Amino acid sequence: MPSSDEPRIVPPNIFGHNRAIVTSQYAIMQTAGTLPSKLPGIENTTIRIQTAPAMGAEFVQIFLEMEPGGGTTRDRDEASQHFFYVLDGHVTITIDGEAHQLDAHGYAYVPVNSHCGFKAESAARMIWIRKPYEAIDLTPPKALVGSRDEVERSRTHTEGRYWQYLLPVDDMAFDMNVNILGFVPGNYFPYIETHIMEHGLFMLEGQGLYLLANEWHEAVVDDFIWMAPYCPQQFYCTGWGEAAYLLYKNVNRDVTFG
Ligand code: UGY
Ligand code: MN
Repeated sequence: MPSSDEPRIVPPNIFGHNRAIVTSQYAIMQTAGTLPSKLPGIENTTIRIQTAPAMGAEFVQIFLEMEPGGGTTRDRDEASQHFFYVLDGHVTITIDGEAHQLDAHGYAYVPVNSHCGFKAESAARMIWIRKPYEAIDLTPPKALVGSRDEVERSRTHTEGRYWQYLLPVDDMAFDMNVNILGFVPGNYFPYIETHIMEHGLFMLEGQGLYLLANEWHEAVVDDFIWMAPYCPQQFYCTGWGEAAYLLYKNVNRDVTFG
């Protein structure tokens, strides 16, 4: 029971209208409820691990809220590749000793076997994706830095929807794509997708309805969605403005057994 000076109203969205759902096929989660963790070698940063192998994913996606000066205290040199996307603020990403200044919409790809670190130059929010690299008989990709604002919006399929490919999609050395998909209200995919690739999705703008397996869910800016392989999926843009999301996808590798 609350003490007499605590509010007696229970906040909504706990009992009657919980939007956070985790199943074996998908998860949809809101930032505030994804409670913060701490990681060794990272300071003055709130770390919310949105997906990880503990959920069933084969990659890690982390939402970082950094205070000015926050970030890594030592280089990360795991055998993973890393992808950073700055939502707002200014962040310096250092890759093998070379510093890159990223503003909002800036991104960096850090290949396997590289040393990297990050430091906020202002209050900043950033998405951090980590994935073990699946080597094949090609030289692994090199580091890559860019900005969403300079990436072409392709509309190969239709009007009212666009794709931005932040990583090269035709280079088989890459085993992952990170794309931004944008929609005007009322637009949706021409079919329900069901595919072997898994996804990590972060809502950048707007809102919509997301079909995940058999259920439609409301998705709004700052929501996170994980989709397991073969999770049926469809997005229907609602609201008054455009919606856009950042989408991780594993690609370009043969099926493995066991
Ligand atoms: O490329 C994709 O798999 C993408 N169309 N999926 C999605 O947005 N859920
Ligand atoms: Mn898909």
